[in-house]
Amino acid sequence: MCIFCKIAAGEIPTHFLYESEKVVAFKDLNPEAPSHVLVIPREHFENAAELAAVDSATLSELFGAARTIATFLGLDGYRIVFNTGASAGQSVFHAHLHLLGGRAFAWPPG
Ligand code: DGP
Repeated sequence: MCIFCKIAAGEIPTHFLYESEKVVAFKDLNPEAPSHVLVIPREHFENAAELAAVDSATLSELFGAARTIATFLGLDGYRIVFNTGASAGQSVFHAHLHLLGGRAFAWPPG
């Protein structure tokens, strides 16, 4: 079982900022911004592309959860990132949405 499957299953004690039947959200271990939250499907998909192909409703729910969390955290602007594939910086191969906020962000991203 992958690390995010264990977190979603409650095998690793983790505070969920948001949870539903299909998704959970928790703080990133290595935050890149004052607010850095990961929103993941409970079910294992390798990345966002696989999730989009198989279960677009849950992909949509990740965005809805991010919006709810951003409002809860009082973020007036935020960035959503899906690193998809190792060359794009993906290091955990369980689909996850990064919600980043609380500072200004440069464009283009590095
Ligand atoms: P990515 O590089 O896009 O695959 O992002 C993976 C993120 O997951 C990275 O920012 C660090 C975070 N992370 C890795 N392991 C854990 C963990 O065990 N707990 C939490 N909360 N975050 C983790």
